[in-house]
Amino acid sequence: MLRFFDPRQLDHAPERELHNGTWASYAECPARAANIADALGDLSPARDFGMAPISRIHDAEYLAFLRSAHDDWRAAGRDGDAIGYTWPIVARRRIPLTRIDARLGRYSFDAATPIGPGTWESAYWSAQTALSGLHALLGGAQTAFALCRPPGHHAGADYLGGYCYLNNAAIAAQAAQDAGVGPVAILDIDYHHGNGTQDIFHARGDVFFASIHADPATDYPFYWGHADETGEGEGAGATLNIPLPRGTRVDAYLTALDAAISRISEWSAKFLVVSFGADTFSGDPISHFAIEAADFARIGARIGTTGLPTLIVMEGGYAVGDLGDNVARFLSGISG
Ligand code: SP5
Ligand code: ZN
Repeated sequence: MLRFFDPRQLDHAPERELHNGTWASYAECPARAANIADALGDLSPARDFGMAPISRIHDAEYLAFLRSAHDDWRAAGRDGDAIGYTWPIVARRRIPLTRIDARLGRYSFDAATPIGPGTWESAYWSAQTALSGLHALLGGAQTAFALCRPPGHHAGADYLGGYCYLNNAAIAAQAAQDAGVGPVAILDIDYHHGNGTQDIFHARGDVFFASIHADPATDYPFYWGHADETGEGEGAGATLNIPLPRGTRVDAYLTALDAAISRISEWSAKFLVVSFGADTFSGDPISHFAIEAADFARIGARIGTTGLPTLIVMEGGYAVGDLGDNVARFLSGISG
């Protein structure tokens, strides 16, 4: 299976994150990508497809904000990474926001996703890595792996959060749709609900979104991912959420996966994008499922049974020392 990565994705290296009321080391660290790269070897460089496919998903004002946020932070006299502290819950008015703190709140939904000097460069190349994987599929490959980092599935059209800035899976899915190889289905199997991807496609009937994730009653991102969120308007019925309890083991997980795969087949998808998080692993430091290393091959094999051209986009997974091995097992399962 072809796999893509760009070393500029390592530039993004936040110092710390707000966690349980204090500072903790940043879980989404560059060593994650390095560990996966070491385990897989033989990575192809990303090609530059420019801003156009990114702008198909993200708002121009959000992209302008993201690009300049760290410079604006420095210009305001601050050191370190840019982090918001106030959110426009009450006043969602379209008024010009000049102050960096106001803009950080407007374009984010949490305070655990810092913007550093290398964030834009890394997020840009993470998206190009996803597009490079898609390009391989358009050229006839059956599967491709995009070693995206930073991840993307929590980022919406105009907001960042959950360690995500640009929604790599959504950008690739849209580009696939635009290339005429759809209808596209996105299967999100990160531990956390893919709220950004869901929001992007929620009212659209041309891209199916299915997510298997920890119950939002107990887990981040809390406000999305309940089973009764099924899409709206033209997208009614094109969103499927399967929340699972903490402690879920592989048997219950595979039952949910089979249900998601059946719905994707019934929907007559022609192309699959998998948002793959290895944070379902039992040893993940911030997550609470009980998927074991050997299970990743079984999960991959089930996805391989769809027979659809499949782009695998890396999302979360924080057990850094086990990450590459878990990803390799998953990919070998898909390839069969
Ligand atoms: C892509 C993805 O998996 N994002 C997950 C974001 C989860 N954020 C909430 C949990 C924060 C836990 N922080 C732990 C820091 C320990 N060093
Ligand atoms: Zn996750």
